[in-house]
Amino acid sequence: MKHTAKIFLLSFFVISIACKKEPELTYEQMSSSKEKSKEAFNDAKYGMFIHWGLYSIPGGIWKGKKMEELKGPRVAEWIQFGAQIPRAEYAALAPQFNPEKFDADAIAKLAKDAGMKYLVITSKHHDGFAMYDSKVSEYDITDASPYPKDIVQELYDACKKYGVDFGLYYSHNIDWMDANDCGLSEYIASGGEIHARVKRKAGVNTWDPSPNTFSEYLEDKAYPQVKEILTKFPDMTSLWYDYPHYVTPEQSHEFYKIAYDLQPNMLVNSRVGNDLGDFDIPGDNKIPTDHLAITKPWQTVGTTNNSWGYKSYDKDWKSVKELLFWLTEIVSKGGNYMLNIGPKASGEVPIESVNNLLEVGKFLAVNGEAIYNTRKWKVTKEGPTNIEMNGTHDRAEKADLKFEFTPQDFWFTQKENTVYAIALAYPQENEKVIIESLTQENLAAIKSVTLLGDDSEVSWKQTNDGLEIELNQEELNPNGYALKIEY
Ligand code: JFZ
Repeated sequence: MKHTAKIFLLSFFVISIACKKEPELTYEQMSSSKEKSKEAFNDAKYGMFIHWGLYSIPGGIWKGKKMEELKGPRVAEWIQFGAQIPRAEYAALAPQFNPEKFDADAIAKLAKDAGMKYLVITSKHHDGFAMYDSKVSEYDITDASPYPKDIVQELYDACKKYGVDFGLYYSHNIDWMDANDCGLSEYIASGGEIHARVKRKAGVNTWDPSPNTFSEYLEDKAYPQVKEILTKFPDMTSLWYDYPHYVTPEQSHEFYKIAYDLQPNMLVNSRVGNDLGDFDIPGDNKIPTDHLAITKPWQTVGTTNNSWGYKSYDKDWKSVKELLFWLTEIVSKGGNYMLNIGPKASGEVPIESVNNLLEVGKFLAVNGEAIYNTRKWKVTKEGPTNIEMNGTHDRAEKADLKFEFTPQDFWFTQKENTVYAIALAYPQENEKVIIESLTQENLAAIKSVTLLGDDSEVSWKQTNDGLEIELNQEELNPNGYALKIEY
């Protein structure tokens, strides 16, 4: 080939490469670029979830009927579905929404004092009502209600002030105001799997669907609103989509990619759908029994009673001990716990939630070192008390559930050359306790055993039966203690 021809070909090659658009990143490339955020997620361990919206006004009762007498799930934020409330009638709640007692500063401070490292609030739940000032839709707090402030903005700013990380929940599939049949027919037409939820039309607005198509909802509301929140609140650590009943793989990819394009370091939960997502949710109020099978970082979401949204007559509040059980059980398995509060329409947080959260915070102020920044150890738990948690209804129906633990119950975590043993009950005076998992075989060359919070050495000896300890220190927290075992 002539020299000029070579140069011609070469420059053609170079130019064509330069002009070519950057290849689209695959989902795997996007998600694997977030390793640092995933580590931070695994360090944080404990956060606050907030379900708040128009449904907080009826608080689980519609025209005298309670959730249990209506259709669908019994959680109070499902009332529009449960009572099949026409869109216009439900929207008439907006002019009544005037949460004069809402105090973003107090909520962010509550999260902080409770030992929670991050907060996630519903920017838009299944009812379709945006709790922030949306330019995409007028069905939002600032346009449709008398309350003048952008609630999400206020919380975003307050979280910054207290050093609490921020995230948003966004119902991408179900939207009873604007999503027609919530994508059911388009999902079926696209060849989607006909699973049980499809058969029973779970979550679908069948009583008064909006006149537009689901695709139009995606193009005109959901995608633009997700872009909007990601732009308005630029410093988010997680985006919590919910729930992918009728979302196609292409739509999941689009929702994931929108998030990546605007906030590449932010984590997206698995409910974006179709096996995408940077962290997993084993299920609501569910602690996995097979945690080793979960390959992604994971998070259990939990309620303080049995509802996410404020439910006026649900007084089944989880006790402090129960909440501590959830947290330690989850963290010992390597997970992350996001615990919900459901403020009233007035903006007040139910006092039972506040008090219990603060008590957990006091435990963490002493024992947090055994929780935050830890990882699971080869043994998660020992002792006679074993409780399984398989979902919101499952717990509510277990009438004989007791959260009483023995001095022989221990949960374990680890970091670097340290194993932590967490107990939710104290031994009697002069009672020796043996931690059976801490044998020479499991943990050789122990250097010291100290009590968290007062850092004094505990009297200990390692025998063939495990680590024998004798606590002579004063109780620093009524709900339990943690040992720091350095080796
Ligand atoms: C969803 C919502 O429908 C609910 O209102 C609330 O926001 C909750 C956090 O998430 O509910 C679900 C979704 C998935 C399961 C259970 C409840 N699940 O997989 O078991």
